[in-house]
Amino acid sequence: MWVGKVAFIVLLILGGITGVVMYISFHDIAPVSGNMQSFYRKNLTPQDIAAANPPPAASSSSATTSAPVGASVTILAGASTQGNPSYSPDTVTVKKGDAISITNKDTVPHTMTNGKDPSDPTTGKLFDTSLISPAASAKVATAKLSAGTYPFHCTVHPYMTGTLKVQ
Ligand SMILES: [Cu+2]
Repeated sequence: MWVGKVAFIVLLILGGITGVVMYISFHDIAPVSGNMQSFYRKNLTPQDIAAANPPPAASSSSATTSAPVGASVTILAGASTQGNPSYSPDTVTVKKGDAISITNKDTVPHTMTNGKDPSDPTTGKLFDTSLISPAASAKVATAKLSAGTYPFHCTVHPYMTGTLKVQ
């Protein structure tokens, strides 16, 4: 039956055309890990970059404090893995007015940010180092803190927690 053979060949050709059309149309827009030439790619404007990197709040301009360092905290290597020890010591006691020096000995950036976790409404309002790069240090000023106990955490890894006691 020749009609069946012709129909079969026509279907094969149609299938081939469909494949070619799909390939030409869509192979550029499938997301591929590492491929930056995506159809959806948009270059960031300076405004986008600024919006994604808000400046630290005025109350936490702690990096510039010139107060004497009253306590030092180390962020331990491996701190980014949940369950590992993170801040050392994880309870920091400091005299009001003295600065706390924080050194990141891990291989990824961390912060020391007031608040129990990122959902705490006061998070980052009392102190926030913002990101501390590996091997870098930051300072937290305590001059504006009243005596008391302040939980802190890392905004990148909220399971990294500690407690600051201001006397
Ligand atoms: Cu962290």
